[in-house]
Amino acid sequence: MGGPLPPQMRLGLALLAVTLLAVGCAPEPIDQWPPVKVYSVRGEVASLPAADRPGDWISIRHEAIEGFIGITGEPEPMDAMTMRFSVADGVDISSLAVGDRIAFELEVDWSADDRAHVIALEPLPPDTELDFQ
Ligand SMILES: [Cu+2]
Repeated sequence: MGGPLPPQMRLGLALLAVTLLAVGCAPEPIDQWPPVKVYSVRGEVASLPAADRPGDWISIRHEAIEGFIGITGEPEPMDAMTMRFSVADGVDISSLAVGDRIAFELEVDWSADDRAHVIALEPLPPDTELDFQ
């Protein structure tokens, strides 16, 4: 009774104290919010820039995105819908046609003006079944 605490216990208490201090006092680190997330999505090309007016965008009818994170950082599953996205440098959309099925990586950065853009894209077989429920 009243003897010195075993070293493991002292370490444990020290860690607990540090943790409580961190939780209680530290502001949320600014670089952890808003989240930047990349989603793997499938869809069908809905429209493309006209040949005489090329642009870095693509409109895609996409499947639901189950794990989507909204601007608040909370899960906000996105239903299937048609959306227009910008296309990152280096992603070639020149060989795509309306109706093509594609798999793409969608990067969402809530802190950017251009919040959602396609950073990678690959064609799927034409008979790929997509679910737009
Ligand atoms: Cu959408």
